[in-house]
Amino acid sequence: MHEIYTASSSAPVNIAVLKYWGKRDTNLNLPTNSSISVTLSQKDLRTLTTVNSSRNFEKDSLYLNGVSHSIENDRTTNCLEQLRSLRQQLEEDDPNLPKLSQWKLHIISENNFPTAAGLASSAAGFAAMVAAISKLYELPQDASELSRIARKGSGSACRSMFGGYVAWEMGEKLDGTDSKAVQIAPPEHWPNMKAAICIVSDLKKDVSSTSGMQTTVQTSELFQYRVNQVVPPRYSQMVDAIKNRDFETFGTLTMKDSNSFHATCLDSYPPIFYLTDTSKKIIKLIHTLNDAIGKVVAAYTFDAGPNAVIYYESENEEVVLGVLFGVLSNVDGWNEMNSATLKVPEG
Ligand code: 2P0
Repeated sequence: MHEIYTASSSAPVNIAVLKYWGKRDTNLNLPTNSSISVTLSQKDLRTLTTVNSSRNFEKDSLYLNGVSHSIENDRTTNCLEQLRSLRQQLEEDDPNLPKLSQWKLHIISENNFPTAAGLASSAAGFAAMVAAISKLYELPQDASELSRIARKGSGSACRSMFGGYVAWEMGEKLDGTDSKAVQIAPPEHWPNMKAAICIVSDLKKDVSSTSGMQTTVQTSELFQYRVNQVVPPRYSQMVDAIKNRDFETFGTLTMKDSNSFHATCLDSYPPIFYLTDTSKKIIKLIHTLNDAIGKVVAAYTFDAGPNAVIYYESENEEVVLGVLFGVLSNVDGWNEMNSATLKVPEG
């Protein structure tokens, strides 16, 4: 009977406030702009991954929420190859180490939220897998270095290697070694920050992020303007807003960047539509609320789908959620929304 080596790790979902949209290298997942996100709480939306390794295992395998998935894809293979090669270096330095780099892996992953809900499940999934395998292999690399590996699985996954407020620095090098995530601030830096998720639809999106962003890169003129003129100054403004806990600026930039990203989708040819009429009602509602109060107390953002994430500070929870859910209950289509739950960045 041979020993089985095992390790577990979890990674939360992150929601971008400065969006990643566009690759300059599709194989290495190198982005056309830097991005910034908030990592949600482990308690709320996370993937938990356990990896087992034994010399007896015949092939690599992956179970996601109890269902077997193929591991024969470039994204997973890229991550596994790089992790094995780092382990191999350790084994060469210390011949007493078990030769885990040569053995097959059984990977078991579970989300504590519906995978089909259109929330960033691939980000948490690849981040948890890379974290679990690096733990199993006892790799000395830090979270930023490991984020470069998670990035090859799914771009946004690199940001889920950290909690709190995270930047993915696009980097300049052709080999992607400087395209990695860094933490701007830990979760406890802004303990009253909260996020509400409005599930408008749990249908799978009709245009995947990967193919959607390629269409945008190839066809949208507005995209060039976004990448060259809009994002660079917005990036440093967003970092400052987070460091200063300036919700007015943070919220304004978050909403503008969501709108800018969806505008480039509409400017793609053929156009890509992620927002639905209900999404647009949420946008109008948040602006009406902020106008009525006279300052930005709530900020919406939408990824490659119709579901809204609303950022707000806890002292405004009653008014924000009261208006949001009060008004939405009268909106046609709300009955089809199956949930609207609170998600709080870990503090
Ligand atoms: C983001 N999104 O910054 C942006 C905003 C969607 C809209 O990252 O092809 O799943 O795996 O690198 O990371 C979704 O794209 O794409 C995404 P791949 P990914 O969160």
